[in-house]
Amino acid sequence: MRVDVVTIFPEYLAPLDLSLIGKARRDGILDVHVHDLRDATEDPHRTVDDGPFGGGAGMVMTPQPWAETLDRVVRGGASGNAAVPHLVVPSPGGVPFTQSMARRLAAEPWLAFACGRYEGVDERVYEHAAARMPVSIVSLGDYVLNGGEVAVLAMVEAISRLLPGVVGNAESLVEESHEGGLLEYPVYTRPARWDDAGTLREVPPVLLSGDHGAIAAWRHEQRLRRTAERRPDLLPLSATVGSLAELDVRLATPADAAELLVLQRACWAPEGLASGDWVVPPLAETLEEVRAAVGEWRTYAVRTASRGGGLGRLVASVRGRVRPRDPAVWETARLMVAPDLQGRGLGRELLALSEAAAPASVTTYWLTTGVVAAQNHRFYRRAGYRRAPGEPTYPGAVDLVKPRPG
Ligand code: JDH
Repeated sequence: MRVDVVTIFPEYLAPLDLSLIGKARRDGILDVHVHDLRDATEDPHRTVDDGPFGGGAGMVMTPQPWAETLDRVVRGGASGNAAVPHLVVPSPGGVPFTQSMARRLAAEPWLAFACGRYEGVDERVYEHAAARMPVSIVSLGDYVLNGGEVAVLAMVEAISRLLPGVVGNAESLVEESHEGGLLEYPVYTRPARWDDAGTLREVPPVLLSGDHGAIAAWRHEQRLRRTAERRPDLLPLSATVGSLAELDVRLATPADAAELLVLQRACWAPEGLASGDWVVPPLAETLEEVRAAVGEWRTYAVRTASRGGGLGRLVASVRGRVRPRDPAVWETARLMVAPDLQGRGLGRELLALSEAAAPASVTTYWLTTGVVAAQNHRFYRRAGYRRAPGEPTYPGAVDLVKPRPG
């Protein structure tokens, strides 16, 4: 792959000589050319900026040196490669740079990067470029840098490691493509028992067990847990493989409270009929209490995919929280699935979603269910829950616990 970079700070790109990228260059996989924008200036001060029309702070890069340099880049690289490069312009207002964009760009024979400085580049430069080559305006992320150079270093690194022969272990890349939108699991190496200046830190025993099924399950659970904790925005999109995948899973807001209350009453009504004289808390709860609980618990609201703009129907929910004053216990409650969608594994997935949201301090999952709800007991038993010792929280309830795996 050929890469051209235009900048007023060619030395900023010096790291491209190092490490895997440097090796790819020496191996002929990557052919990098850095151009100094000021070489296309004609005045003695080699000026590349001027004040903004319309007023405002800072300076703007003038169009002439850019047009000149981009034309030189196109003329200079056109042998053996594509006729023109795909031009990538880093900008705080660009489309987000992602791994899938890196994969698409890695498939191109020739990329050019235009590093702006100051407040950016005169808009007509984009028009000049777009009349000659494909142009993508790309942002490294939602924060403000002083110019495009750091973004280009990051993008070239992300792209070039995908070129065949750059990352030595092809398996590493194969694994990445199967990541399925979740964060990575934690990794460990020797020693298995590390004396950290008096504190013994051990590798999770399952990793030493040789049980590959158990290791895979533990790693998946870790990935879910981390994703829920650090990137809850990623969870609804791809965390679930079963029936939840077709539904819209989000964190509930107080605006969902009325629908949650209706669903809750429908789901607990049979238990209310069977319960005799004791109180079934989900049936006794008021709208105000449900609204308050949404703020105090991590509550997931599951809806059918919306058709034509509005919200889909609320069909399932669960809530979880760290027990107040006991960071080792994660309480799950109000696990409910609309009657017409029961029996499809939705409840099991929601329970896993709640468990995955528990922070690292949690060692025990805890929940309570009605003593009369025989079906629930089988369900929770299969999910690994057992009766908690001692008196139940409410009369007519059974408390269940499950040790956190790993
Ligand atoms: C290219 C110049 C500096 C700083 C105006 C924009 C308020 C405009 N992820 C990324 N962050 N920053 C860049 C980037 C920054 C650049 C250039 C890329 C060229 N600069 C610059 C401030 C502004 N500012 C943000 N608004 C919220 C106004 C340019 C980048 C990438 N990729």
